[in-house]
Amino acid sequence: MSKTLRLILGDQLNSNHSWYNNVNDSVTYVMMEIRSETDYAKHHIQKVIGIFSAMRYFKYDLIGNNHKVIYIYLNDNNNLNTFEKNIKNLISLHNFTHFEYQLPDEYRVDLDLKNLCKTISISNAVVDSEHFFTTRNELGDFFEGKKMYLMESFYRAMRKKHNVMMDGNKPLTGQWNYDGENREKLPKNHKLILPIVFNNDVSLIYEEIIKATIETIGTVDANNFVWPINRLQSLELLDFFAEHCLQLFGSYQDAMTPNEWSLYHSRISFSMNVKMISPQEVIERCIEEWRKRPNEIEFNQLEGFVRQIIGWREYMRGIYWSKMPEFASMNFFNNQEKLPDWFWTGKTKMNCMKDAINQSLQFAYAHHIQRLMITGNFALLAGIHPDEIDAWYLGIYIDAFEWVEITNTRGMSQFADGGIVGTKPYVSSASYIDKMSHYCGSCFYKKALKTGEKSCPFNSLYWNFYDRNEAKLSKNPRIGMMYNVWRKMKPEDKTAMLEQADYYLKNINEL
Ligand code: FAD
Ligand code: DLZ
Ligand code: SF4
Repeated sequence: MSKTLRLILGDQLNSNHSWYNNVNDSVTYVMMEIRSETDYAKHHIQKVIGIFSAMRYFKYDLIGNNHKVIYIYLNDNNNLNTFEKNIKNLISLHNFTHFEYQLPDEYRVDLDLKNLCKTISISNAVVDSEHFFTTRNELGDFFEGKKMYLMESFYRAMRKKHNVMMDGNKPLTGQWNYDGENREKLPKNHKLILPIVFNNDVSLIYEEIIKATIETIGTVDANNFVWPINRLQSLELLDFFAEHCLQLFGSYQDAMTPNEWSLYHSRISFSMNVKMISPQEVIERCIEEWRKRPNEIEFNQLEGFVRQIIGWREYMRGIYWSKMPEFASMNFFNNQEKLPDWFWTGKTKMNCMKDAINQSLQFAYAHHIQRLMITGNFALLAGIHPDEIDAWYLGIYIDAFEWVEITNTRGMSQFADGGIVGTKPYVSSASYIDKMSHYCGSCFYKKALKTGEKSCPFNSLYWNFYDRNEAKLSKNPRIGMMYNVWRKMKPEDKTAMLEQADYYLKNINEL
């Protein structure tokens, strides 16, 4: 009799996958909590808990639907702690005759599973994960022969192909992109909505992780775990976003304010990345809400959100599969410095950095502009090695999986790819941070000062960055004007600023 073993990875919790359309007695699913996955990065404790909890829920669902499941727990005696060893062991224990898996999202795991298939004697097959709008190679094919990858043209093609907010061949409303109308600062006394959280009791899993002595970062309230851990909670989070946040999403997507960890962001990335919900469901729910309340939700808010999902998210996936494995070692600026210690503790006098890091340690989350223009901006200005920065981003966020982490970090944020993802480095001095946030007023450092012990580090580091990378950047048409400003500065001012930057870089752990 034929016996099939099907592997489900921790980020493949897609209950709508066609695998589950039929119950078949000859098919057994396997899920495993293993050290190769808990230890390839130093993950945030909430990320490990979130994934294990969601995996366990998924297992209950499968069993409830009469599927056969083997679930290998973290501390099981028979857990051999890699996909390869566990699968080989199961094949020989249960005499499976066929093995199947879904396309993994990570290059490393993809290689491991391909290699595994070469070394088992039974037949095997790989199927799509049925989650994304695009296939792995679709973006590479789309830009074939083009000198540059442009997110905007990809986004428009996606809207057309999937008929999202279209009127025939034209964008509904006549305009593709409303970015210009978004990006406002939060008004001073603006009353923010309280984010919905899920008070999940995950204390059992937490204790198991502690017992296994997995090294993690950050903190957790294991009796009140805030993240969704199953499909129902993910749908609830999506409803909350559509009903309460979508109407201001675009306006305040780049805004920042102290002690508010998510503003009008959806926090849906974890649910989507582990596939508890699909990107299609997410955008359809938001479009439906806009159709219900067109007078309350302006189109620019909706468009800004949909662009993140069918634009940026799919674009990053496409870049990943067209540029790996080379992408993972790119270092355009040849940056070599170590990440300051306070990235792991939040103990810095810089208000903006302190807030972004502390909330990341507390919630395993920071919104996009904090990742890009606070922590990422600082790391690039300080010349930190991209490997160090990747390790931090891959560990600290609950939504961090390499395909979307490395393209954002090494690509968009650090420009280590020399301009594949973006056309210029995202760096700024204090003026941008002050324009978009309420951090500077209460900071130890002074946003207007460029030199002196209270000068904001972002100011001198900003010019130091341009100065040291002149040979690589001055010909970039989107940056050339910064060099005109730099060249026109008085030589003594330039020297003072470079000396200040030098001092800060040498004493980076004291900032
Ligand atoms: P919202 O602001 O509500 O946006 C909605 C959704 O759009 C997100 O859930 C996400 O799926 C998608 N999205 C938005 N921006 C991007 C983007 N640049 N790339 C891909 N998808 C996007 N996102 C991850 O999912 N995992 C990561 O590991 C990750 N690392 C990042 C590292 C850096 C340095 C930067 C600058 C960005 C990173 N992002 C990452 C992208 C983005 O910051 C997060 O997707 C977003 O903050 C998640 O929160 P949210 O669900 O509230 O997003
Ligand atoms: C991130 C993660 C962690 C921490 N643990 C597990 C695990 O124990 N078992 C598992 O199947 N998956 C885990 N994951 C997610 C995988 O790392 C992810 O499936 C691969 O990176 C492919 O994207
Ligand atoms: Fe950040 Fe500088 Fe503003 Fe302080 S003054 S909050 S360090 S930008």
